[in-house]
Amino acid sequence: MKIDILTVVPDLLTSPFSHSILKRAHDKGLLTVRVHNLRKWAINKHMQVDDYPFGGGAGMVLMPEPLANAIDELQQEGKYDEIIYMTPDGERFNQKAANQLSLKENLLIICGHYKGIDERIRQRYVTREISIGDYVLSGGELAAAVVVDAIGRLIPGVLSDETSALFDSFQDNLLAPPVYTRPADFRGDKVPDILTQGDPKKVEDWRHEQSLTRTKERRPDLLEE
Ligand code: 6GU
Repeated sequence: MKIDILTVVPDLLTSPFSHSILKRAHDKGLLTVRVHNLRKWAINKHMQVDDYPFGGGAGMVLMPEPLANAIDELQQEGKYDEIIYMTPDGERFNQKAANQLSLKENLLIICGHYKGIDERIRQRYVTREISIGDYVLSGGELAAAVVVDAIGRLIPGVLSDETSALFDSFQDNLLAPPVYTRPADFRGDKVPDILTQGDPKKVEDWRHEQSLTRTKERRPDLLEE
């Protein structure tokens, strides 16, 4: 999969994809993330990419020309399956959306900043608008990092059998069960016996039961879906 990201703050996106699972995805040739500075497509020598909103009001709006020129140029290399705009008024991101997007080949993610991007770019280019939750971030960059992480680890071949996404919280609308590691007795707190007795069927049943209990307690809304 190839993911291009357009942003005015590329520095915010230098580190998140260079570690752990996403690094492995990159090293295996399964995921390429390219971060593009929108200022490369600025309209003048002042590197301008934003301007005041028509009609007045606080904040700046990313201008249509730099975005359109950037998208047009990037699209010459090949069409995108989705052009995603990160925005708090988009559809709320969840595991289902991550699953869908992990099956795509080419994605472009546009990060807004300030007051957002000119509406005409949304109309003309954007195919999907995503929010990561009901709170406001100062830009779309951290949200884009969240989305790329959630998608990247689902690309076939990225996770090994042991780390398989099949066992994730949310994959079947259930939260994950508790986990333990050595020592079996930590300052008097013991690991549940089932986990140390070596009966895989019992372990599986216990984990499912724990998942159900946790989901009922913490996220009953997931069970209604
Ligand atoms: Cl995608 N962008 C911004 N600026 N804030 C957000 C968000 C996105 N998702 C939740 N809050």
